[in-house]
Amino acid sequence: MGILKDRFKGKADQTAAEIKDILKEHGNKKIGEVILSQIYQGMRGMTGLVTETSLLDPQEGIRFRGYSIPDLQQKLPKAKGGDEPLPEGLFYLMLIGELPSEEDASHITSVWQRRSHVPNHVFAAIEALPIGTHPMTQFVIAVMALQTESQFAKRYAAGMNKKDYWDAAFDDSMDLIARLPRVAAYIYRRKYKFGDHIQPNGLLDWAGNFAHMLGYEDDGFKELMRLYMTIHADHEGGNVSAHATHLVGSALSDPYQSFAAGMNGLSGPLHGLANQEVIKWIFEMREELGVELPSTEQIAAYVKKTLSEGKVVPGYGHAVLRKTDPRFSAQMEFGKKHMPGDPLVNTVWRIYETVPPILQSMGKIKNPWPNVDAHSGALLVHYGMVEYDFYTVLFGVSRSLGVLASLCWDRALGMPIERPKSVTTEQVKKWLKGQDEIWGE
Ligand code: NMX
Ligand code: MLT
Repeated sequence: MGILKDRFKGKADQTAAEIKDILKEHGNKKIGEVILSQIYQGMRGMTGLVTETSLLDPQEGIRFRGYSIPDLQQKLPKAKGGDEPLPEGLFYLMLIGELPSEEDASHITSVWQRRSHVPNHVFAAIEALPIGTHPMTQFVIAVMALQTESQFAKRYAAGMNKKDYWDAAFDDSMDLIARLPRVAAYIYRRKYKFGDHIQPNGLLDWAGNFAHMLGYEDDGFKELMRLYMTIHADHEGGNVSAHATHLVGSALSDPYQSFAAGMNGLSGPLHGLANQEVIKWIFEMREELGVELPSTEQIAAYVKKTLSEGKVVPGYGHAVLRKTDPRFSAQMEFGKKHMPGDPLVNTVWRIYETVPPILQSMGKIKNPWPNVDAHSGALLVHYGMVEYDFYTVLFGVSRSLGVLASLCWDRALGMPIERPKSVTTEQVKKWLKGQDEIWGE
């Protein structure tokens, strides 16, 4: 733990000094213009945040510290006998900004194993909820129950010097990431497997052990979890879960509180919940048509029906991306390698052939291509995980890696409280008439 923390502090001090120089020389440079429609339309296309861990190119997709998903698959350490990257390696890359060695990744595995103890009151908090409670609600409540363990909150209450915020945020982030697989697996086994819980296996990596505690021993599923936990980890800073975590953290709410806020954002159907919506939509289509593998004509008719009912086609579209999401492509590759004949996976591929031209023909949709959520569920169903209400929890466990690495950076760089200016439409009307020009400082 000491080594990682020291390396992080060294990198953060170096970056903080660079930022100071950049701002001294270029702080007044214009980075863009804001037009009126942007403040009414979700601030789309407005650059307003700094996030160090990853950057999204609308055409190319996500890059983590400059590395694409195929780069990660090639360059990050792997489990023995495995082909997919270890999420521990991605966490190191996002936190430190450099590719990890095998030793760096296995150091993180052992730190997270050591820090993975979940206190009993967290399980009691989960058990207090009705069994029908959505898994994401159970997950957020468990994260909040874990907040009793926050070093950041305790040290702040005791009068922490602001120079030490990063240190406490780092410790909380490592603890929380270490504990999430146990919490998530507990929720899964409680809700769907009659409370037949599985103890952790200290010989496995973070994602492999998660698969084991969920109850999936197939090597293919363990590999899927390594890939899944890697590709869902981060998507630059403006997405709802990352932005919410950053925003709440900027008030110096501790990492548990900040992450819980992000997870409430991930629970929305236009964000992370879309992964359950996709499989639900496909299951409903199959049931209505009475076929296992619908034809492209049948899919096209079902898509048109969905649109005519005023619903979105889940898994398609994106606020920033303008091409097929490389996270979709990585999962498609996995499907071709491990389960090319699976009818559900083939249905996902047939939907991919059918949906984009239909969405494109509507004229208003900026990106008709699939996002990460269009594919993930079908791979999980292949291995027997059919309980789609749970899928967003998997996304959430993965997303902890990116948003908590970013939170460490936020505190190390001394990022201030986030507080943009808002206006009323009344003020906009006055401004348009030239009667009011006060727009902040
Ligand atoms: N199906 C139907 N209509 C759509 C879709 C879609 N998949 N995507 C966008 N639209 C509509 C959108 O609702 C809007 O309609 P209106 O003007 O009537 O309000 C119009 O097209 C323009 O939207 P865009 O500017 O293209 O998209 P925006 O940036 O506002 O939203 C999403 C992005 C991702 C929220 C949107 O594409 C969507 O709702 N997709 C389906 C849900 C989904 O897959 N979400 C997962 C995103 C990835 N993730 O993991 O978070
Ligand atoms: C994500 O992974 O956060 C989603 O693709 C949503 C986004 O980037 O806006």
